[in-house]
Amino acid sequence: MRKTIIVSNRLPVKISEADGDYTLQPSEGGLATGLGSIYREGNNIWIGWPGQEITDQKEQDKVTKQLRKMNLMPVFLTQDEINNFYEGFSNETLWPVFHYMSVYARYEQDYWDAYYQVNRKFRDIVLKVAEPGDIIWIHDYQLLLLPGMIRAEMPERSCGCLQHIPFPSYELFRLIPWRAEILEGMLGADLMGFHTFDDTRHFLNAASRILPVNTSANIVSYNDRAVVVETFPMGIDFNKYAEMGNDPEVLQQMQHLKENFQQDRLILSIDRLDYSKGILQRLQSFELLLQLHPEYIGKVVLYMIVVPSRDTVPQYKELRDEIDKYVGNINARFRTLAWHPIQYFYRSFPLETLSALYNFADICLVTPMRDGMNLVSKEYVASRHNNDGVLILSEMAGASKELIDAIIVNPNNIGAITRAIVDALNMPLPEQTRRMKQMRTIVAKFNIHHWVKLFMTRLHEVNDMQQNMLARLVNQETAVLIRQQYHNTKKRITFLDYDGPL
Ligand code: GDG
Repeated sequence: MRKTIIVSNRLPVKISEADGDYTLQPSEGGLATGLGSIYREGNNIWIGWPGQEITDQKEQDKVTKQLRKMNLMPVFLTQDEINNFYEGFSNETLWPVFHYMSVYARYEQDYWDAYYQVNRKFRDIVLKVAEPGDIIWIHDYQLLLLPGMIRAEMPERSCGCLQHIPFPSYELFRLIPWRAEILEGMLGADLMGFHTFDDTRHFLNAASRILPVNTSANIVSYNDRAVVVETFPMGIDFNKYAEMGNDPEVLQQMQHLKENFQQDRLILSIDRLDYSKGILQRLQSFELLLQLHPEYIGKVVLYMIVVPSRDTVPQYKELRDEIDKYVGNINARFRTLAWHPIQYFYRSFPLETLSALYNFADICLVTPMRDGMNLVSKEYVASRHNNDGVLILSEMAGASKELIDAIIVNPNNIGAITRAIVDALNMPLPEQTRRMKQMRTIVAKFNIHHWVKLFMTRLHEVNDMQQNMLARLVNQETAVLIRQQYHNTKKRITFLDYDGPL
């Protein structure tokens, strides 16, 4: 039976080990929720790294068996591969360049070699399970070579690929020494998707300038194949966030927040630790608020959650130290006996805590320097079932293209962020409601299930289109043959056709 194969760097599962036994817990991430309706069905499958180094063959077999029951298939990575492929090329080369922070990028041959090898490792697992008629959907920047590698082995297979982070302008992208190989890899897909129209345009531009391809509108003609490049802005599970406000655990946590922050206005900030998220700039704008508007001292609290991430990479460690210092400095300067300006947490929290904060916070401050989409902004909007609260959103987040009723700011403009906070604190309730209602309509409609359906439907349409084109396109070999026969023959009839009447 025809099946769908999802491939991503990480499997949608958290794995923990105690006394030689492995516990697998499904992850609650947005992608896992959205694709849950696909990979759990029938003989569909999700391929990826289980998130832990397991080298012993017996242990690998044990985990594989457990995962197979959940329609998951592991790709085991060694510590060396994790260092060079994941932390190296993915996070120290592609991530900074794709987020316009090329000064942080390292272009190491060892990183590239590992990236290539690990993409091949993924390919080998895909080849093991893929059968004629299967559909393959590959996710994100860690696996950009995989579509091309699969195409080389299984030219007929239907393959879609979606990148979750920005695609930079040509001038940035061409800094990468292996830029052509990366593009060739991506063009192995039949349908290549991005979160925003700008990312799509940047990709088309880079492809046409770096490779010998023809692009017409959003179609790239490459190796006698048409690759469709389109925009698919990712949504969230709207109902889940909208309904969580009634969960008893969430209500209890909101009660705690009410007791702790009584008269305070709360500004919420949630990110993974990352230099692309603009955390330091956010702190500067909050500091400026307290300097320029002392009337808010004792009245406004910045509740800041930074989720640990990649802190073995030097820039991330430095960033964490700088945040620690900055927060300490602001708290030491402005605190009173009864009030702390910043409540800072460097850890992750259960979803119920996040939901309580989304429901409770007066303002959600999301100011990344670059972000493919940014789901936190959408989760805040979905949680506001009373249609109040204000979202301040960076124009550099993909979500800003949809959430146009947020207060949109340039994250480099510290003064503008401070002004936006003042505006948000003083926004009359009717205006909050008007803006929030508009945003909620969009987040509700373009939810994660809609997104998955749209991508899959489009992939089928693209495959049909390619089939139709096969009947018309003459490939190189056939063209040579036709030319030879034309020259060798003595009698020739020329048929001229326009738009199919003959
Ligand atoms: C990448 C792209 C794109 C955060 N803290 C906790 C927690 N979270 C959850 C949020 C949200 C997710 O993590 C973060 O998603 P973002 O989209 O904001 O950012 P990235 O992690 O950088 O994601 C991004 C995304 O991929 C999807 O395509 O939007 O641009 O960079 O869902 O709720 N979850 C829990 N505890 C926490 O403390 N449980």
